[in-house]
Amino acid sequence: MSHLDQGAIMTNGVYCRGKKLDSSPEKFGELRDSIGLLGDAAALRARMASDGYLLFRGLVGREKVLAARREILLKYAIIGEIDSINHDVMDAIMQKDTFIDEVNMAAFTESVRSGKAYHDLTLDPGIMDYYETFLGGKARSFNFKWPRFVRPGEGTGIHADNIYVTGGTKNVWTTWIPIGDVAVEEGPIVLLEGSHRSEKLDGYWELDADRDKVGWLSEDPLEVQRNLGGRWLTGDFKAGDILSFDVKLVHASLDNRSSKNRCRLTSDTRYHLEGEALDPRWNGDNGNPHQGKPKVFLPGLNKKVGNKEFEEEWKPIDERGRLMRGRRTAFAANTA
Ligand SMILES: O=C(O)CCC(=O)C(=O)O
Ligand SMILES: [Fe+2]
Repeated sequence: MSHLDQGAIMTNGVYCRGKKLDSSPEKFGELRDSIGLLGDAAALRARMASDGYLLFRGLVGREKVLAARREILLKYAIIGEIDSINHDVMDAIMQKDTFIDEVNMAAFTESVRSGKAYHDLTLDPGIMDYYETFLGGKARSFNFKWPRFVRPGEGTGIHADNIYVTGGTKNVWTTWIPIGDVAVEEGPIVLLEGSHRSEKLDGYWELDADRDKVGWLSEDPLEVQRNLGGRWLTGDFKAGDILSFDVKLVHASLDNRSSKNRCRLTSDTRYHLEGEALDPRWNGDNGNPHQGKPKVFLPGLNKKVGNKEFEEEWKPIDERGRLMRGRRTAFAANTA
């Protein structure tokens, strides 16, 4: 069964970093479902080795996902990012007159990350059982998690995760979780087929984003595709779907072009065997993983591209936890 609305893709196009992807069948396609392989370690490992990802449609109960969605979206409504007065909070409709600049974002982002329903979703027995079979032992998730709220007009740059998350064990795997239904027009994740095996990326995979101050791999999804080959793969995702992938696999997101002004809510989390070396940035005390001035994980909201020094995704906050973007200084405020 196809989950991609080919008609809508033909009519509206699919975009990444503002560039229109080639949506012909040789260049663009749908992620395949591996739900039938669950429980079979050899089959899971073989397919992960060949495809670089495993998608499990409907692995987690829909109600559990929607509980996490509600928990998080109510918080985004409190800070004015979505309109819960004229719309159902679950629709995540962006509100232009946000009050995000007035609130303590260190506390806000910690509150989203540590919410019980979100926590329960990321440690769902279906996800943990899959990792225990796949890895062959007891699995754990990083303490830090990346719930991701992406407004219309926004998206994620092209990268592979290993340059960010392999400060401990290298045997670490990313899981992307739609927290609600995410249609193609809302800008879900997009993976470059076969890129986890590309010899051309050996130099990139050696890097560490903190140590080597690396930005996105490229701003041009067509150029990356020309260089590395493969189709860009995505899907229309439903609450309950789980996508596990190799940290060497190149991915990004499509741009959120929601015709309803809907924000996209998803999560990135990382899993590995218990007892293996921990990446200190993401485990234990991880209030400010990239060191230096205090920052919060908050993608979007500005026009900066490139993500050198993480500026696209990590935003500086002031001594009261408020975002520093465009904030008037006390002097300017006094004289205005
Ligand atoms: O959801 C996105 O926009 C990006 C996700 C991602 O980079 C990840 O899950 O590692
Ligand atoms: Fe990623």
